[in-house]
Amino acid sequence: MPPPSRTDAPDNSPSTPMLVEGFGLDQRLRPPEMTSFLTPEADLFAVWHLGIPDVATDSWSLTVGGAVARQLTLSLDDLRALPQTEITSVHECAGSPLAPSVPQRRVGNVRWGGVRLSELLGLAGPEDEAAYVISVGVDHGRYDSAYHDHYEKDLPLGKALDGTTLVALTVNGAPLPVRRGGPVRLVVPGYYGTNSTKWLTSLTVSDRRSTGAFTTKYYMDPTADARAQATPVWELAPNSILVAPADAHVHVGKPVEIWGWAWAHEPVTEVDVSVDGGHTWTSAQVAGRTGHAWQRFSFAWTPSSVGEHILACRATTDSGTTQPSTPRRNRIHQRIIFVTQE
Ligand SMILES: Nc1nc2c(c(=O)[nH]1)N[C@H]1C(S)=C(S)[C@@H](COP(=O)(O)O)O[C@H]1N2
Ligand SMILES: [Mo]
Repeated sequence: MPPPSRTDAPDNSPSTPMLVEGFGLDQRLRPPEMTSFLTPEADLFAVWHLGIPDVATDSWSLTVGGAVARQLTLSLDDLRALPQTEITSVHECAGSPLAPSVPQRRVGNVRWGGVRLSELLGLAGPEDEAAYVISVGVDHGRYDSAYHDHYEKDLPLGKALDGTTLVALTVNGAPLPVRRGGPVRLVVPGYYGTNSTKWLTSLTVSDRRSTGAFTTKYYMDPTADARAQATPVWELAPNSILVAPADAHVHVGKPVEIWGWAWAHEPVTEVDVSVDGGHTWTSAQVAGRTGHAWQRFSFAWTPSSVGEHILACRATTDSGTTQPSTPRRNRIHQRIIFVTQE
């Protein structure tokens, strides 16, 4: 039999052509502009390490294999025929793995739709030794002066089965655009964006972690204790951003609302606000969490003096983890506001 021609081959056959080559990112909004609870897809940041593959059509297949009783090969129609679910989830980039302690504040909050990974794993039947799920995207290219023939991430089996992790087909109710990882991507709510593999072509159940560059060389945080092992960039550390007041619309003696968004892999139970550059802190009101969405916090402030004021916010979770003031990706967010006499 002759080899299949390019037009017969599925979109995710080996060496999918690339639409865009090499690393790129698109950061639309800065924190003061993140005013809506749901981020419109067109305003959500995008990141690609190796490029954007050319996957314009419907001929896609996803395999689920490895340490499972039954290997699955699913078309887009097969995925659409399975029970669909939606989850609103904060989507945060961990920042460059080459500069992991620089806060980038690339974040948004969107509604993902698709099939629960637990549903697919239920059909495949993980074997007893199963401990991780490795996800592979079809994109390939150069990153950090080496060639990578695909993008590969992993997550613990417990997270894969928790009912929130999705094989996603939609964002904010619309099919995933190719740039967004369409037609099929992984979404791991509560984990950094790097784990949500775009252009998802295979899921492999394994007794050990992935050995790929994006899980060993990149996205491994060194720990403070040099003897301890580096830790995978998985769960979202507590973080928060100041949205308002946007700028110089604050006047002496006039009450103003300081508000923003807070999130973590677990619910945020406290947000403190400072109006003096972090010397003193006061509790803000914090909304409860739905799904894995970000939570609104709000604080009424009446400035009492003219001049520069450094506003800051700090999120803390139920288990007591909070944001640091040292250079970390979730370093406390601050902004200078100039207060005037009206
Ligand atoms: N296949 C593939 N998936 C990927 C990436 C990638 O380069 N290739 N980048 C990751 C990173 S670092 C982030 S922050 C998110 C960004 O998703 P977005 O572009 O939809 O915002 O995708 C993740 N998934
Ligand atoms: Mo990222």
